[in-house]
Amino acid sequence: MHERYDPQSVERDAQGFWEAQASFRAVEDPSRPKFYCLSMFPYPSGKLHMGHVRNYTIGDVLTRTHRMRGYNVLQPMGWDAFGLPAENAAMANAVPPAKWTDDNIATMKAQLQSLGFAIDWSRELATCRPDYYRWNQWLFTRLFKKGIAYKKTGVVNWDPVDQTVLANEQVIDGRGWRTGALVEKREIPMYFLRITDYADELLGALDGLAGWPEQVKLMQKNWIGRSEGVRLGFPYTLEGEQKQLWVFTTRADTLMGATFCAIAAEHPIATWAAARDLKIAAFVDECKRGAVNEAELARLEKKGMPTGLYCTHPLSGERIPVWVANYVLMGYGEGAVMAVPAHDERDYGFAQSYGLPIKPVIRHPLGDGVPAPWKSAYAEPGLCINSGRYDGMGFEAAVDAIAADLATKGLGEKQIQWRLRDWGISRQRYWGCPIPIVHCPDCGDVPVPDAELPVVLPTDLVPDGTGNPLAKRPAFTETTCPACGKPARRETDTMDTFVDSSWYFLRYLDPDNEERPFDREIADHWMPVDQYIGGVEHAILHLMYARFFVKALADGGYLDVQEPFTNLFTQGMITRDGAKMSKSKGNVVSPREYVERLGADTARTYICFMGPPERGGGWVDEGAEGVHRFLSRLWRLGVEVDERTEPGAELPSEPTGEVRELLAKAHWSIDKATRDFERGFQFNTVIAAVMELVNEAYRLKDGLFGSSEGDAALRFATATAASLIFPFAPHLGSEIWEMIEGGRVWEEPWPQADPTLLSRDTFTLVIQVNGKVRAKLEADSGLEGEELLALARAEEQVASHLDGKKIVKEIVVPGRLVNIVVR
Ligand code: ANZ
Ligand code: ZN
Repeated sequence: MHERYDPQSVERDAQGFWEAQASFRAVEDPSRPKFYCLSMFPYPSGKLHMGHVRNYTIGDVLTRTHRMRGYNVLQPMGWDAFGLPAENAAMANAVPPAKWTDDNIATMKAQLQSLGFAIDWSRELATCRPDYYRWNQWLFTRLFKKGIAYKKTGVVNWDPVDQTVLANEQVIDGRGWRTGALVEKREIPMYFLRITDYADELLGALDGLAGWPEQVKLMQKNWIGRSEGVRLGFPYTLEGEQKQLWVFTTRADTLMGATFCAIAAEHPIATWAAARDLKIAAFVDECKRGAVNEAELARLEKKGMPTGLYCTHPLSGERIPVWVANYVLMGYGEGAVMAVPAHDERDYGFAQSYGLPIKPVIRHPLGDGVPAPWKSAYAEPGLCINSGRYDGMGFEAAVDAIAADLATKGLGEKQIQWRLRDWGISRQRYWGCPIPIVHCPDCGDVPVPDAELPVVLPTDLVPDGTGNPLAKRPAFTETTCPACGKPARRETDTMDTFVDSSWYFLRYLDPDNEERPFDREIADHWMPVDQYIGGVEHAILHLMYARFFVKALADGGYLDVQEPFTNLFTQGMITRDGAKMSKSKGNVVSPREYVERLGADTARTYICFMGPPERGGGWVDEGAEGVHRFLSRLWRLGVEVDERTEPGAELPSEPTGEVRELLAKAHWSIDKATRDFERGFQFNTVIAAVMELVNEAYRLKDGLFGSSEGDAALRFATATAASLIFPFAPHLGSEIWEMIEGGRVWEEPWPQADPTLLSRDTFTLVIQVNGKVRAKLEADSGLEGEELLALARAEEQVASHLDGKKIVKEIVVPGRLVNIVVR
C-alpha cells in the first residue's frame, strides 16, 4: 500500500475501474425512486473553468448521495455545441467551426473525466451532430404544421460588420456588442415560435414551482410581463376619414388628465406625418436608429415633435395634439400612449421640455396643485379629482366606470397586455441547426419531409465575416421542392442555439432512438428533472424556452409532464481576491493545474468547502492546500488502520471510554452529514464534520490500536469518514472504503447514525426580533451563523414578525441567541 497520498495514482485507478465496470450507467428501474440530476451542459469553449467545476461538483455530490440513499440516479452530460464563438475562432484561425468544436469537446471531456464525475457517458450528446439536430428539425416541422412555428417579417437589429441580426441584449448603446458598429434596423423574413400562446400558462405555473428560487421566478414573471389595462381610442379625422388612435393604458383612471398623445416613430401616423414634413422625417429616422430596448429607452433623453395632427379626447371632447416621441415603443401595446404628465414620470419630463399642459387628476397627499417641477409626477393611485363625474372614485372604481363609458361609445375595452414576444429563432449564421424549409416558387415554404431529415450542415465551411457561407454554397442551397419536385431553394438561416438547449434533457433519456426524438414512455419515467443546476445568467431565456418546449410537447402528446425542472439551483460566482475570476483580471485559477498538482478530490472538496454554493465563493489558494492536507491525513489514517488492525473485529455492544468517544464522534458526524444534506446544499458543514471526525481519530488512535474493541472502533470511524467524504472526494473515499471494508462504497446504503451513541450537544437558542424574545428552541451546539439564522427565520412566531418588513441587521451569538433587526 502507498504510505503517501498520491492522488494521481488513486484517481487513475478509481476512474479506470468505474469506466471498466460502467458504474454510472443508468437503466430504468421501477423498483427504486428515480432521481434525474441535470447540470446545464457546457458550451465547448475548449477550457473548463472553476465555475464549471463547481457546477458539476454540486451535481455530482447530489448524484452520489442520492444513489447511496437508494435512488436510481441519472446524471448525463453533453455539449451545447453550436454558436457564435466557434465561428469567431474559425475566422481567427481559418479552421472550420466543426473541427474547432470537436477538438474542444475532446479536451473538455478529458478534463471532466479527470474530475471523476459519476456521469453516464453512454448518453453523451452534442447539439452540432446530425443525430441530435435532426430531431430539432423534426420537432420544428411538427411545430410548423401546427402553426406554432411561423414566418413573418420582423424588424431586426442588423450589425453591418458581422452581417448578422443581433438580439436586443447584444446591442449596447446602439452598437453591436462584438464589432462596435452602429446597428441598423432591417426588415427581413424570419421564423418565430409562438411562445406568446403560452404566456398565461408560463406565468400561472410559476406559483407551483416550489423548488425554484424566488428571485428566478420573479425574473420570469417580469419577463412575461402581464399588464391589466384598457385599450382606448382617441377619434380623429384624416383626409376626410373618421379614425381612432388606439392606446393602451394601465391607468385609465387618469384619462381625464390626458393632455396629449405620443406615438412611436414606426407608427402609421408618424409615417404619414414624415411624408409631409422633412423635419419630422429626419426625426423619425433618428428615432428608428436609436435605442432598441426598454432599459436603454428609460435612459434616453425624452425627445419628440408634434405631428400636426389632433385627435379628440374620447370623454371630454377636448382637442388633443399627437406627438411623435422617442420613448414610445412600437412593439408594445398599440405603439401609442395617452400622455398624462401629472402622473407619469416620462410624460412629465416630456411635457416639461415642450411646455405641454399638466393637469392633475389624482389627489396628491400634499395637496391638489400642479406638481412643481422639483416634485415631478405623482404616480401612485389615489382618488380622482378634476375628473367630472369620476371625482372621488378610487383606482378600481374609476377604471371600471371609465371603461364602461368608453365601451358604450365603442371607444374602449379592458385588455391584458403581455411583455413577452414571440421567439424569433432565425439566425443568419452558419454554425447552427439548418431550418428545415424549402422555398418553392410555386408551393411557398415547404417543410422538409421526415424521410429527408436531417438537412445536414456541411462541416467544411469557414466563415470569412461577410455573411452566412451556407448561402454561397449551391450544393446546399439548390434543391428540389418536396411537394412538386421543381427546382427550389433551401433556407440558409439556422436556428437560435436556445432551440438546441430547450429539449436536450429529453434526448439524454433516449439518446439512440432513430425513430423519434425520444420515446414517450421512457421520458415519462425520468421526467421531470429532479434537480437542475446551473448559472443564474440563464434565469430568463433558457429556462423560459425549455418550459415552453415542454408545454408544447405535452400539448402535442409527446410527453406527460408540464414542467421540466422540479428543483432549480443557481450557483453563485467564484471570485478570487474579491473579484470575479476572469482573464482580463489575471486571477483565473485553472482547474487543470489544480487537478494535476493536488488531485481532483482536493479541487472538488475545496470548492464545496468554500461556502454555501448559492453564494459567491472566494477562492483562496491556502484553502485548497488546507483541504489537501486534510485528505492526506485521512489517507494516512486509512493506510495505518488497514495495516494495524484485522477485519472482523467486533464492536462492543456497550462501548465505554475512548472507544465510546470515537464511536460517538463517528455517529455524530453521520447524523450531522445526513441532516445537512437533507437541508439542501450545506456541503461545507458536512466536510467540516468529517474533518472533526478525522481529528478525533488521530487524537485517540494510539490508545485504541491493539485492543480488539479499539481496532473495531478505529475501523468504523475510518470507514465512516471514507463514506461521508466520498460524495466530495470519490476516488479517495472509495479507495479507503475498499481497504477497510472491501467492496464499493457507492453501492452501499447511506450510513445510519445510532441514536444510543448520539450524544448530541444542544443549547437553548433564544430568538429575538428587534430585541424582543419571540421564540426559543433547542439547537445543536455545532451550528453557526447562517445555520442558526435559517433556523430562527423558519420559526413561525419569528416569521410572522418579519413578514413585510425589511431586515436591516442580523446578530448571531453562537450558543446563545439570534437577534433580527427589522424596519
Ligand atoms: C397613461 C398613463 C398614466 C400611464 C399614468 C401610466 C401612468 P406596463 O405596466 O408596462 O404595461 N405605454 C403603453 N404603451 C406603451 C408603448 N408602446 N411604449 C411606451 N410606453 C407605453 O405599462 C403600461 C403603461 O406604459 C401605459 O399606461 C402607458 O402609459 C405606457 F399616470 O397610460 B400609461
Ligand atoms: Zn413546389
